[in-house]
Amino acid sequence: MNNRQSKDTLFNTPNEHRSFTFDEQVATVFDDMINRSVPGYSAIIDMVGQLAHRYCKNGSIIYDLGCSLGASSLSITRHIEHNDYEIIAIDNSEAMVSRLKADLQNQKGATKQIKVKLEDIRESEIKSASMVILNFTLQFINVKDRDQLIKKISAGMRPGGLLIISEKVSFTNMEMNSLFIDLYHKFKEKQGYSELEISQKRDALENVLIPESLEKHYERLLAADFELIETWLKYFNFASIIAFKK
Ligand code: GEK
Repeated sequence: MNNRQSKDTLFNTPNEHRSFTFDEQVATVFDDMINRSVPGYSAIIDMVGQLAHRYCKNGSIIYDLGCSLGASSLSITRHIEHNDYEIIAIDNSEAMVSRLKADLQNQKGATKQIKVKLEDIRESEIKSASMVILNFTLQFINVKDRDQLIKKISAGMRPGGLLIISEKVSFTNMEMNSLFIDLYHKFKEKQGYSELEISQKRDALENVLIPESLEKHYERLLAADFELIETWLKYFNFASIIAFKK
């Protein structure tokens, strides 16, 4: 956690009936929130860097879509050994983008490779991408816009380019769905969240974070010209998928 970040206590008082948004309050506790709320998050961030090291040769352009405070982008800068690449990190939350810009200004060296943009990724231009990261971002995009977004990303990628999508996922079997949701809530309790915090956060995310099944994600990727689609990590109802542009 950097020194401007605080512990996530946003949902610990009763009757907080608000819909979840990526505002200043959330940006202030975001590192703690995502690390304690997403099983496997730190492994995914590390793997994004490892995959960039493996696949991003000289001249690579990398997009980090829904970058928040730049964890994926910063992992890439720690792993790639050359300097001949550019990361375009995009988010439409002003609070996230201004924090990330300030953090990068306070750091030197490899972070000059990261260009930060305040933009809705549905409007962003994707061009000659060797790697695109959607780390827990697609789940916040209106379901009706998801096919078009993935098609646009695909059209902006170089052949053989790598897409990483991490998401909260749902299951078509109701019993499996409840089992994994239950296991996930136990995981959050172990991370120090109270029952009240867990249930108020769940209510706030209702209709904001819309999970889909892994099958739906595969179907969408196949329809958008991706191949070699694999779920490299699955932890309860969270998954991370890699896919290569044909
Ligand atoms: C990480 N990837 O740490 N355009 C741009 N950004 C958007 C949009 C949109 N239409 N919709 C949502 N976002 C990060 C974590 S968080 C995941 C990503 C989470 C942004 C939103 O502002 C937020 O910063 C991010 O997507 C999702 O690896 O909080 O669970």
